[in-house]
Amino acid sequence: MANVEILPKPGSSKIITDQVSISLPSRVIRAYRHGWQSWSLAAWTTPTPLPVPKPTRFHTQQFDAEYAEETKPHGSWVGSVELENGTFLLLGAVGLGAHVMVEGGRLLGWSEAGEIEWMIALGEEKTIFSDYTQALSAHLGCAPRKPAPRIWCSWYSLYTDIDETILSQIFDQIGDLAFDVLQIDDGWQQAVGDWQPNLKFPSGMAALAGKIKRTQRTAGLWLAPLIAVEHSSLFRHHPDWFLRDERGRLVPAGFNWGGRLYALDTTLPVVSDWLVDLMRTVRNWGYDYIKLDFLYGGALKGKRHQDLPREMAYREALRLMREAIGKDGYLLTCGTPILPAIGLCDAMRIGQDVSGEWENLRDSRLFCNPGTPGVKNAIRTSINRLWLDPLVKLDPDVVYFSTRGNVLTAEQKTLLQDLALVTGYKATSDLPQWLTSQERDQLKSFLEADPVIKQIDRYTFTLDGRLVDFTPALPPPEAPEGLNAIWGAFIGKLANQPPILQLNKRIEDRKRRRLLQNLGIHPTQTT
Ligand code: 9PG
Repeated sequence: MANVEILPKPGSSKIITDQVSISLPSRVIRAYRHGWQSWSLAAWTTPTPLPVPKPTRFHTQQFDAEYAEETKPHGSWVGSVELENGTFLLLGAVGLGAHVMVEGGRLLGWSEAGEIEWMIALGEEKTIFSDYTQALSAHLGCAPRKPAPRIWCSWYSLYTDIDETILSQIFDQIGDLAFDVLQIDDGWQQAVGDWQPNLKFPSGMAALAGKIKRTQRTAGLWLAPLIAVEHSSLFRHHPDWFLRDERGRLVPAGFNWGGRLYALDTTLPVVSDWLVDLMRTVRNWGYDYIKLDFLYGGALKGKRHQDLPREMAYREALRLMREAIGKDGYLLTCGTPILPAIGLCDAMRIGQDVSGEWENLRDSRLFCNPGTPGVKNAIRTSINRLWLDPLVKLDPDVVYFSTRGNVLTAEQKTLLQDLALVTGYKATSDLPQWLTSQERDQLKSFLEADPVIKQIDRYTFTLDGRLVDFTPALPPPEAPEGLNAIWGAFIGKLANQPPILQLNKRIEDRKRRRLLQNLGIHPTQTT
């Protein structure tokens, strides 16, 4: 390993190495932490440590599991510091598999993938980040600037309680609202891993795509192709397709859908063929907008059939899927490691999921976890990733207009809508029949709006002259103290136990279903 020592000079320069160490000329005031994948925190914080988020079982699906226990300011590929002398320093990998950290008066960078190119830039924040995106664009490419479609997505109102009757009715009720895409999210498949329609879709997925197309819109579909849940047929029939560690043990890929998740070894020819077939199948069903989710599963640490650095293995799998989808398909990546997907997708989710609340108090106050669903987490991370804009269309997740099914204040909803206007990616899951006529008008003008956007500083903008300030979403969760710390540690441990997680899922599913029933929707019950 060659450790290159650098004394920063104004401007930007590049070096090729696998380890770099920059001594900082003055004290760090704030450090930029850039999380690995869509749902990992991105924020400017003070250089003091941030506690390890709980529960640890979710580290794999919320952060980069390799670094989730690190509390010092650190991040994936790129880091930056604001120095006491008023300048900003950036260290960024122009390549995959790199990590950076602020430690002992230094900004350190290292690569898991051998020698790579690094950019070191000292100057104004805007300039150094734009130098970095230019270098990334030359190295990874950038998506052709297709206009972003306006999307109705089933997730944030119906969750997995979708069926073909409910969706068909909604597609009719959408009427003349200016959506370009009607996207079916999680809940149509037999299991995560088994990408065939379940009993709630007896007419098949092609029929529903046809229904959407008859409304003159693009049909969209969600899939999580790189992972499978332990109870899927895919996992049970092909345990040898899944990623294992040096000792032959399965690599955990998280916990969701009431079971353990595992990740495919995409470097196995049989697996890459299967992925290509899957993409062709959904394209043949008639879906032209594809949301690929839980993609981090392709970049977990493990011993692969082909000995490639983990992020390169993922990028190769994504490249194959992108090719199979074709240039005329629109690809949104989600739960994706950020850099490896650049140049291969049209749009990328750049933050945590939104939810019907600003902040979940258990997750923030007890678990100190900034990687969980909630509007505050989603805005915080997305607003700190706007520098990626020249490289890919940025999806900050859906916005809400309806007051049904959520407890957001009018200001919180507006802030989220304004963020979508800033990135230009507009989506909602609001059910047309839940909207008052005033809310429907607001949604209509949001979908049709094309405001003049000016950035005033890092977190303030004007939209057609109206000042918008995103700072209310910035403070990261603070470490719990006293009783909260004790209680948080206790339930954090409980929340690592699969039976507790399964019980919690059953309770949450039932709550959600009851809410839908109260709002006049009667989902087909399969469980
Ligand atoms: C469908 C959803 C929606 C949503 C995606 C993704 O456990 N987790 O950490 C976790 C994070 C995000 C998440 C689900 C679980 O949501 O972002 O838009 O498609 O999957 O299941």
